Formats: sequence, C-alpha cells, structure tokens
Amino acid sequence: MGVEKRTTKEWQKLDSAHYLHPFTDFKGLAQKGSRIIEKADGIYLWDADGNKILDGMAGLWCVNLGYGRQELVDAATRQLEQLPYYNSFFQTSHPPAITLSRLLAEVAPEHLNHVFFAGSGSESNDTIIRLVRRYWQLKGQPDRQTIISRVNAYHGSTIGGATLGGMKGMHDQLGLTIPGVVHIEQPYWFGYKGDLDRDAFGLDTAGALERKILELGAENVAAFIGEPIQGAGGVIIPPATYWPEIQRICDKYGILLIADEVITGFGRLGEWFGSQHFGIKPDLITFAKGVTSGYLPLGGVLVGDRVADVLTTDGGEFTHGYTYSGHPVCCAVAIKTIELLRDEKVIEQVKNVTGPHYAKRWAELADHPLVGEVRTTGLMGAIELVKNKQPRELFAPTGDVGFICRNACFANGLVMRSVGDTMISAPPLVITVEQIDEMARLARKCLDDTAAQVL
Ligand code: PXG
Repeated sequence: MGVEKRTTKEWQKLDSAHYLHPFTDFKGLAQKGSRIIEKADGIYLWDADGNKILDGMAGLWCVNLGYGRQELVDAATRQLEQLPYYNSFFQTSHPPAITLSRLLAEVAPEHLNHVFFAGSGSESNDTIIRLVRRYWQLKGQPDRQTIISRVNAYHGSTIGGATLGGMKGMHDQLGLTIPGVVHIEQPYWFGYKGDLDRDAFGLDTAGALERKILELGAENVAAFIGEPIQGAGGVIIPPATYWPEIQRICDKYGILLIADEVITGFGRLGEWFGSQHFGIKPDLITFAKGVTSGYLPLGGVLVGDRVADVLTTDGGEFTHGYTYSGHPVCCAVAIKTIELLRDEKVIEQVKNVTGPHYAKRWAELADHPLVGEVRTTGLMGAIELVKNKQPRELFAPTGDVGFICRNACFANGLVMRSVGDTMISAPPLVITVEQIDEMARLARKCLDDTAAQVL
C-alpha cells in the first residue's frame, strides 16, 4: 500500500491526530491545518490541491541541487541493492564512506583532511563537543572545557546542539543545559542601535570574544563556534571586519575555531565552504543538509590537521559514534551530490552569475515602503520589514508582520521564511536567472499584500 492517496482535508485531520511536528505549536496547528506538500520538481513544490509554489528556502536550506535529480535517486538505488547498511565500528569499513571521506578532503580547504560522520547537523555538533574536549584532554590541558558561542546562534536541537545555540526560546524550555558553554553577542548590524559604522561594529563585536576569553581565563577555553552567516537567526551577515578579527583572537589564545557550515557548506555562498568566502581557517567544520542536497540524512565534522594529528597519534579509543555514522546509502548520495556540484560548476555559477543577480534583484526591493534593509551573500538573503523607513521605526517585536508576510508568500506561490519581521530566503543553487526574476516579482507582490494589511 505504502503512502496513501487522500484529500487535503483528510491529510490534515490525520496529521493533527498523530504527527507531532518539529518546532510547532501543536494545538495551533491542529486548528489551522498543515499545508500538505505532495511532490516537487526543480525549484518548485506542489501541494495536495495542485498549487505550484516556488521553493525559496530549498526545503530547509538543503535541496541545493533542486528536486527530481534522477542521478541522486539512481545513486541511492544502486547502493541500496549493493549494501544497504553496514557499520564502521569494530575494524570494518566500506567503499561509500571511504570514497566520500576522500572526496570531502578534496573539496574542503587544504588543512581539513579527516571526517567523522553523523546523521544530522545536531548530532555533528554533539560530536564536535566530544572531539574538542577529547583534543584538550590529549593535549594535557583538560581544563580547557568551555566553548564560546553566540546569542541567537542555531547549532541544532539535541541537548548539546541547543545548548551551543543561543536561541532564547529554546533555552527557556531546555531545563538544565550542559555545563561549559557561554554566549557572546552576535554581529547583527541592523539590530544594533548604536552609532559605530559597520566595520567598527564588526571589530567591536568580534572583540567580545577576546573580552570573554580574558574573563574566563584562556586556560579554560576550548573553542569558539559560529555559523559564517547565522541562518535560522535571520541571515545575519557580519561586517567584513568580523571574521578576520575572530580568527586573530582564536590564534592569539590558541583556542580552536569551529565553523558551523550546516547551511553555508556546499556552495551556498559561492564557495565550497563559507569559511573560504570569509577567508578563515577553522579547525573543525560542521556540515549536513547540502552534502546530500537534502535527499537523505547525513551530517559530519571535517577535522583539521591540528586536531586530527593529535587524535590519530596515540589518541587511544575515541569512545563516540552512531549506528548510522557513514551510512552507505547516504554516503553514496553525498558522493553523487558533490560530483554534480563539481561537474556542473554549480558553485561557480552561484559566485559569478546567480548570486550577483539575486543580490541585484533583492537590492531593488529596498525601495519598497515596508523594507528597511536588504542583504545577501551568494544565494542567502534577508529583507528587514519596518514600520517606517526614515527615521527607522520597527514594528512591535512580536513577529506578527513577518508572519503575515510569510502567509502572503504562500498565498502567492512562494516559500520564504520569517524570523521575527525578517524575511529570509535561500533558493536551490540551481535556480536560474529567469527564476530569480520570477522570485523577485513574487516577493514584491507579497510585500505589497503585506503592506496593504499592516501600513
Ligand atoms: N547548525 C546549523 C547552522 C543549522 O542551520 C543545524 C546545525 C542542525 O542541523 P539538523 O540537521 O540537526 O537540523 C542547523 C539546522 C530554520 C531551521 O527554521 C534551520 C535549521 C533546522 C531547522 C529549521 O531556519 N538548521
């Protein structure tokens, strides 16, 4: 029988009767009913009523090659037939995991040559906590336990990931978090009410890392973790001065630099990794999502030579791993994803053609009465909705206006996500110039419809 055929109403009824959705107010959803997405092709989705929707979020920042890629289906099918599962515990290995490890070392920055696999971004960040603490134990500095993260960061939803993250709403529900994680401010220029120019603000915000290290004592600090661009937090693109200063501070105090590239990895910013866009050299990179173009769950940690050398030289057993670490079918899809990104020059296209075009089309939206700022890098962008442009006046901080806009987007056949009153988008990397034009036309219509309700 498999997946059944039903009407939207029937699906909605069964959905609220049985399915607890992630990050969802269950009662509210039961009242409103879910949007039922039934199929997809390229950059478009179709709901159960046959409405066509441009997916401006690439699923959840992951379907970078778009939907319906037969090559990925074939890669999975072949591997399912050949070896659907085997583990890499107890002195065994298999060709898909080995091939993918080598391929990742090839596309990653030069100093990253090892990989530890997990099933998701959250698990990968839990692995990072374990790796970082193990590294410092082996270095004979076990007091280096504390990981410095940032307010409004998103690093996943396990206890480890949510502790590392800086989302207040999540911390409020977490109860006891894991010890040894502290948060500093985020480089959010638009949200900053002070009078520093962007570059000075970038330096000052990065300086919070040094101030925190000095407060804790460098001998107690293990690492700093950050998303090159904060994604779920609202596409926070830091000033150009920010990351070089973070790198300088990490180097000065010898602490490990972790880039969480679950969103920015695999081409989103027009480079294989966002770290390359910002010119930083992380010791560890978290990846997930785009590594399989979202077709199957896979995450992992790229481990730089500094850490790998210690782990692989007299490190003894690293007592950590998952049943699905290096799952052969997920690895086979990841291998094909990377080959397609490389052979079809998708990332070069983002850097030279579609990224600049998206920047241009999005910048044009800045003249809209509802828009206070637009920012993009690669194919990742944000539109800040404001009540008044000059002097800048924000709406009450309930996120209601963003929510209205998100609904207007759905009604007009476009997926954008709202974070408070910030509208964010990250379309599949295979989006064409013409499709970006279409997306911008739809976005303007959604802004008009929202303005008609709120201005
Ligand atoms: N790190 C980052 C930077 C992420 O964006 C994770 C870790 C966790 O990955 P998993 O695979 O465990 O979900 C993420 C995930 C949103 C949204 O609403 C973003 C994510 C997940 C769910 C929703 O923008 N990012």
